[in-house]
Amino acid sequence: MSRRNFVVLLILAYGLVLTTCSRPSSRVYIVEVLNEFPHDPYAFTQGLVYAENDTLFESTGLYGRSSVRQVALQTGKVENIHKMDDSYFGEGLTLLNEKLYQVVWLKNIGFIYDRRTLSNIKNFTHQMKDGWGLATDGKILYGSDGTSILYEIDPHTFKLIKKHNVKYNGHRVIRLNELEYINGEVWANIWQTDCIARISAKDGTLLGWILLPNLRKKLIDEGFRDIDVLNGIAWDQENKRIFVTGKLWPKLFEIKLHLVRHRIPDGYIERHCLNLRDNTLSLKTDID
Ligand SMILES: [Ca+2]
Repeated sequence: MSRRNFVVLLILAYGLVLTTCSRPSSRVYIVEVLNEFPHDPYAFTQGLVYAENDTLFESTGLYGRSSVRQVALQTGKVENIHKMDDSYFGEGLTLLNEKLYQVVWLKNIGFIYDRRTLSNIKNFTHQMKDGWGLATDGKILYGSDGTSILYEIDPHTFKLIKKHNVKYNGHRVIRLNELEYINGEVWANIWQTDCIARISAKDGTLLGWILLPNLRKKLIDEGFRDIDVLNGIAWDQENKRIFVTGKLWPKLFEIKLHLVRHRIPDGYIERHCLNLRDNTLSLKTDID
């Protein structure tokens, strides 16, 4: 099948059939699976980072099951694990200067680990409302807390540098979750959707959407009924590989993006990637 036919097929499969549509205000992508790798089906993935040599670091959540782990990409084998205290619910994770930084749910504290041993070497406090996602461009930390705010954080003082309110067509893009910095952009899983937002790291502009419903559907079709939502993005800068997985997913996918060149139906992104009713409610509490 030609690439054009492949893209057309996927567009039809997603219901992106053209009717009376308006031009999208940002780019939309669908994904092709290039490779599948095993992933611990008991890992409630909250943070995912690619290091090098087919090695990933992963943070998992749930009380009593939270951890930071080193994982072999090819086998999914957990090569090293730090089990967190039962009082913590692990969230976002990133790797900066040989140290792993992790935030936790419903608390303003975070943990720093030695990446070689996964030993906890220091704690920190941050100024986000909550701890959801973390990423880095190699200089600063980017953070999310479940609102529409993308935070820039100083990795030495953990003070807030700047914050961006991410919007799409005037709507706040709430539930920014797991993050990854990729070539000047911060990619964000939107919690409880099959969508990843591509956000300008410079000014918080929403640059595009990646639609990935085919991944969760594929797992369900294969009989994996107990999976949770898409979550976890990792980027191999050297080999330009993109990896994604989900909470309790038995697989991790290497994906390739395809730009949707057709117009998409009005309201498609709002329905599938945003929760407008909740978004309206959040206007009272979100930070401008
Ligand atoms: Ca990530």
